[in-house]
Amino acid sequence: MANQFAGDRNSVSEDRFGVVVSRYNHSITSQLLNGALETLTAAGVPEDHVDVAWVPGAFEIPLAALRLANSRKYVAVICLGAVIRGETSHDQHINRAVSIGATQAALQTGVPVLFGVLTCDTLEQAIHRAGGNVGNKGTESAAAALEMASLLKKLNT
Ligand code: INI
Repeated sequence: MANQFAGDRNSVSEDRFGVVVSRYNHSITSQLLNGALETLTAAGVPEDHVDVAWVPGAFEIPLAALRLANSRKYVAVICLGAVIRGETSHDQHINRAVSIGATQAALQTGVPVLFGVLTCDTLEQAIHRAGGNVGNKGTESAAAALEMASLLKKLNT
């Protein structure tokens, strides 16, 4: 039988997590942050083991995420933001830059960088995904961060 590896939620009390969150659409991103922090705390991560870096908008997330990942202090970096479509293609440029930038930060450093950025057509869609009836992207990203951190530890040993 093949060896199988998967992340679990054990032994996180020594781990530190970085969070990058954008102020743009703050009413949404603050809910994403609450979801992420609650999920980490519920998993046993001490509150003072989570560092939160605020950036102006989603476009600024990748640089801060790369800086945190490069510091080697964190087992994962969670990126949170909310991009909502406007009248122009501005949102598409932001979405592409953030998704590529977050991926690059992860692959350059070997540290999981989670994509908890909502990319919505309307504010209503964002509300539904920030603790409303379609879940909370911050919660989901924090759960993925816990799982990836655990998996990478197993793959290292
Ligand atoms: N930033 C967001 O996080 N969400 C948005 O919906 C958004 N829109 O629509 O413009 C947004 N713009 C700001 C952008 O992220 C940068 O902060 C800005 O362009 C300066 O670099």
